[in-house]
Amino acid sequence: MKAPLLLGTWSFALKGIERALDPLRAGGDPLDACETICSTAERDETVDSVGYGGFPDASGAVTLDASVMRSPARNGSACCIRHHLDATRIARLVMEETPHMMLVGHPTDALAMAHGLPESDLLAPSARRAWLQWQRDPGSVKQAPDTSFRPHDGGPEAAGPLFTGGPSSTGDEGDPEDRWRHHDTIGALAMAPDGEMAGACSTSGLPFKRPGRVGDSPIIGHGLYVEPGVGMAVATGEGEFIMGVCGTFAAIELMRGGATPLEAARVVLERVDATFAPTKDHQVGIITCSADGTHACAALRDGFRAVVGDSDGVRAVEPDLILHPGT
Ligand code: SD4
Repeated sequence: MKAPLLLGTWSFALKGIERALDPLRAGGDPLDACETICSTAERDETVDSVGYGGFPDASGAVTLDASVMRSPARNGSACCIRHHLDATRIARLVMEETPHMMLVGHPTDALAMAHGLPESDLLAPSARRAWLQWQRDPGSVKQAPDTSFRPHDGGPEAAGPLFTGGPSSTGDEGDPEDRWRHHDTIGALAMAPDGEMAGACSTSGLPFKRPGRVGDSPIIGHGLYVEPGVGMAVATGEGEFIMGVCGTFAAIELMRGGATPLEAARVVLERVDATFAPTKDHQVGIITCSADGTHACAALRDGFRAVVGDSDGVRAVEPDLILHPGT
């Protein structure tokens, strides 16, 4: 058993994993660890894809989606949250405080208010500026609503300026096109020393998406799946592609059938490839982990990273597999 273990999507998971590892080591709940990782990004304006600072939809409204999972029987999700940044917490409230597994729209904010979570304006000035620029000149970001974009990880050292949608502390706003490419979802997987697993996923979805659009992240079996005794998986990138192949559920089923985490990740990406014929503008990344703590990270193309926290410390890692290297 290689636990305790924490895994996160993209370099911006580093800060949260650093905060979550010691408590997990000390016997903490793996879902608490995942919540710490996601909420660290939700509260960081420089992460332009999760919580506060997330890019809005085409109408200028930020809507958040999140999910949490301990097992097929214990999971929860929330879609289209508008007034609370604690998206992962709200998904957990759905799991722990309601008899349901998913809430959508205004009732997610009502649930948050009923449990005393603070309301907040989710549209950060930096994200508003980005939306205004996109409205003025959609071509400048090479994207339109409902079309694709490609996130690209600049590495942990780049997590500040490169993920920033507004002025950095140095006043350098960076290349705007770079910023669009760094739009990602935070996904976290945790394994406690006794092997107990949990996962969570939080996003503001695709930038400038059609209002009402929901991607893979808050849908169990699409962006996140955890099955005790078998494994866990979390995905990021072009949500529609992950949804079309039930990406994380497929990975778990493959591992149940004897595939290693790396083989499972490869087959899921091959299915995405065969189903959607993605172009160079599309990225999908996936992290898979079996019940013994063996894990893998894979992506369609270059530019994806994962973060691993274990007995060797916390570090950003390159994918074990890139289906189309050099693209
Ligand atoms: C979504 N999968 O809403 C999310 C977005 C994402 O890197 O992960 N972007 O489709």
